[in-house]
Amino acid sequence: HSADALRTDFMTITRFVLNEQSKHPESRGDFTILLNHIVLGCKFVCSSVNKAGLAKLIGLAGETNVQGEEQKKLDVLSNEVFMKALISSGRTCILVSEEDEDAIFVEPSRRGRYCVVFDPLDGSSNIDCGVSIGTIFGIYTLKDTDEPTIEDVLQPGKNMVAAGYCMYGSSCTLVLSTGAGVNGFTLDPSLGEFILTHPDIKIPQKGMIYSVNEGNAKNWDGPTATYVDRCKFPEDGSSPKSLRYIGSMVADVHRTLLYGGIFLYPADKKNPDGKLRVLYEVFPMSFLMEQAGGQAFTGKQRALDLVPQKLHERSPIFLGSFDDVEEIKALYAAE
Ligand code: P6P
Repeated sequence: HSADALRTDFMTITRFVLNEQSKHPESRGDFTILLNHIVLGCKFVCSSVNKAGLAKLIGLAGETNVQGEEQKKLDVLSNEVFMKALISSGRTCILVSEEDEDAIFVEPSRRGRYCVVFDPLDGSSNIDCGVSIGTIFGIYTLKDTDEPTIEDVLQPGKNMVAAGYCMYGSSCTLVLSTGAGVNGFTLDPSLGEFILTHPDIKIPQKGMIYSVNEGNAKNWDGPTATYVDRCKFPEDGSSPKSLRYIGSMVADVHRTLLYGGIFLYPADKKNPDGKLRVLYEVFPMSFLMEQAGGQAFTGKQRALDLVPQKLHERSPIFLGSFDDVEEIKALYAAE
């Protein structure tokens, strides 16, 4: 009986968000409408990504399709899908995408009070080999929407009201925080609904996995090199950590969130700011980690305290289990 009860009483992301909204009587439902449009975008991209392999096989992707149109690259298509979904929500004012050099200012008649920063298809270079990829997003509210300027977007990550990612892999999993913990939802394709499958995710206090591109080791600074060395040759005789590195941020972060451990993309001599982008990679993932009981550090400060100066600026990032990140913080503090 209980299994049936569970199955028939499933919680969809729409109901979940409405429940959250009911906790804020003053809310006018704008946030719920915005999230529903983001969810719509994720469903569309999930469907396109899953067909990508097949499309390539039957000669659609990358070449001309049956109508003779140039098939769009998936990251370009995903960007257009999210742009359209966000603008048509009527709840956004400024949109920042990894795919667009400049911010998009929504025309006044369609303007709302939210700013969304997003990477529509992070890790898209991994599509052809079937590695999981994903959409990453963060949401800010804007103080004033009459004369929005780019400065309204250059806010520290701690000002975000929500952040999340959608991972397109063996299943389509959307992980979301609206500032009161982290919840994971899995798309049931037969219903076209995201069902709550990972309620109240908490990252283990300490993990046994480290996740970094060891190919950059030659160029790491002292604290990073020392930290990674200790992962492999612990001084206290404890077992070494396992290395797991997929090279797709959403997949590496999702594993870190569920299994614990640390994900790092450090600075190196060639890239003093590391590789990952602040607004739509570092901030959303750092927000989620803190909400799940972990932490996120740039090598200099708490990641969410960073105030970006440019839309697409990068930052080194160390995020994951609280105790693991604490160790790297101590090494940088002692530097
Ligand atoms: P590297 C993918 O291209 C990406 O932006 C992230 O998803 C991923 O974490 C990182 O770059 C991988 O970079 O230099 O290790 O290949």
